[in-house]
Amino acid sequence: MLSIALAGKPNAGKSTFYTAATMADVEVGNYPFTTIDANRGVSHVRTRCPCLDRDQRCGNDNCHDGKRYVPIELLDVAGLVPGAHEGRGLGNQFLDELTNADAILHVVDASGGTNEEGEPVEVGSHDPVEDLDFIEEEMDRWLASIVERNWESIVRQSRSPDFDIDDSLTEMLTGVGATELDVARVLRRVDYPAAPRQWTDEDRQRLAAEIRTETKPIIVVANKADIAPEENIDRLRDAAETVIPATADGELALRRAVEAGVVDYDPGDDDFDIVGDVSDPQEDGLERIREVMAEWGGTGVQRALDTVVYDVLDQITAYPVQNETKWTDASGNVLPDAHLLPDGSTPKDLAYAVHSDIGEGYLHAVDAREKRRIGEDTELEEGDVIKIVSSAK
Ligand SMILES: Nc1nc2c(ncn2[C@@H]2O[C@H](COP(=O)(O)OP(=O)(O)OP(=O)(O)O)[C@@H](O)[C@H]2O)c(=O)[nH]1
Ligand SMILES: [Mg+2]
Repeated sequence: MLSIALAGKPNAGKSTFYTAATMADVEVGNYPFTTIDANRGVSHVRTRCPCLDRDQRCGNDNCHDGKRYVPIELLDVAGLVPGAHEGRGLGNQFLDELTNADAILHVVDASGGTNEEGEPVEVGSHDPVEDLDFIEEEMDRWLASIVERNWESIVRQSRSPDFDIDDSLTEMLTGVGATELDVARVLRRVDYPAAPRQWTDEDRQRLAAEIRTETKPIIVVANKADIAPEENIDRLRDAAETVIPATADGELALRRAVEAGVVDYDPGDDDFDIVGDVSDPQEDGLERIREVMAEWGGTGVQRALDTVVYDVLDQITAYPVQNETKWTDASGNVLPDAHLLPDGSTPKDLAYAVHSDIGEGYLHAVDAREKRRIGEDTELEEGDVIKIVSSAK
């Protein structure tokens, strides 16, 4: 499963975002380091369900009227303060926890109500733009220290006649989530001395930074948009490439109201309906959230997840079925599963994603929309419904 981590300063709202996005109960508090051990749970990205192209909705638990929710893993880690790579705050532990993440949502308190150390201060008194760079810096330095620690071994390996720098670096960096392809791409981008013993600290730092960019893309969640001066959000947007204004707190309130049966809302919608009895203060609170949503096109929580998975990680959703006419599995469930795959994936990749046995026994695939066979190297597209014919059962 794809894994997305929430990272950022203490008190930025990571656990609130996590709770809203997973509906798991975790501790939230207006003080730094509320979270100590990482929380790991299931959240979803939202996409258009292929059942919208048929007469009837599929009825899958993860489909609400054609809004399809596809599972991903979400990770909520302890807050990060400058100097973490040297053990400040809770130190390196959660940097290590970020290793399995495919991408990072950097949660920033856009209201400027949290200082550098994560302590609450008056709204507007801290400049959130100053928080942007340090996560990357901390991660780069932490990775550089791993490279540094292992360099002796690379130098030793380089004395062997069949030394291959790609292989050695891949072996060293698999632990931080780098694949052979990541290493190859990075080595193509950076200029480096042929012999490992000639590498300087700077060479190693550059390698670490490039590996980080390749393996841990980061986008910014400008949280607490409900109380943030608008100017702060504009400046964050000028300073970082992808910034999603959000109110994690607002999303959490909505999801709780849905659970209580008083609000009709699907995560990612840009508005909601009040359908049950609410007290006056509750109604005021909900109307306040509605205003924030109108300004930013929703609470931003679902959008942040969708953006990082579909736009930054370039994933598509494909739906394996057994019956290409009814789009069902063997038990008659319509569109039973949705799989996220990197853009460019083929039917065979989908087969492996379903099960390695299905992949190994792959014979051919049928596009269930067109009802025709497709070649093994066809690139799948978002929303494809595919029957896989395999010798494995
Ligand atoms: N106004 C407002 N407050 C929020 C929002 N999201 C979170 N908060 C508040 O910010 C404070 C910190 O929230 P947490 O979710 O515990 O923050 P965290 O980033 O997990 O903090 P640590 O675990 O200490 O690193 C709490 O008082 C939340 O209620 C939001 O969207 N708007
Ligand atoms: Mg927390």
